[in-house]
Amino acid sequence: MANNRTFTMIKPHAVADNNVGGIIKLIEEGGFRIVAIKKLQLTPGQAGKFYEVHKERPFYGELCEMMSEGPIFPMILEKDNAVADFRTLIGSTDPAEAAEGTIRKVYAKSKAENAIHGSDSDENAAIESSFFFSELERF
Ligand code: 3AN
Repeated sequence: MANNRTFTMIKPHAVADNNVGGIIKLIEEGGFRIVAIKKLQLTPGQAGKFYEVHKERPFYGELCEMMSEGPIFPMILEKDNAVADFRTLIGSTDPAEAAEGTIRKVYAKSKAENAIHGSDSDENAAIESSFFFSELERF
């Protein structure tokens, strides 16, 4: 994937709290175009596969449970310098450290329930996009 795309998903607690529209508004106002979007619910096993890199971390079980407790909205987003600019737009993992105006400052509840995911590299953006979207959906 070129460096103008990133992958994101709105997490279950933010969907349950009716914050999908508010989050998408900030994403679009941040200059990102939605390339692909869907709504689905992961099984704990599927969440575990997505977060496999974190399987040795103490919060892995909690993370897989939280990510499968309700529907999510995975998306592919497009913008110049997408990965880095999106990480700036979402803010720090810990909402207590997230900057004013960031998505997590407004919508995150805790380090675990932090509203939204953002890929941390172009390579992971491509892997994560392929996990959720077929080749046809990624055009
Ligand atoms: P980010 O989502 O900011 O890239 P990562 O990759 O370190 O942060 O963590 C992946 C996910 O794991 C986070 N989005 C969050 O839901 C969860 N997480 C990270 N740190 C903690 C923690 N200390 N306690 C509970 N959950 C955490």
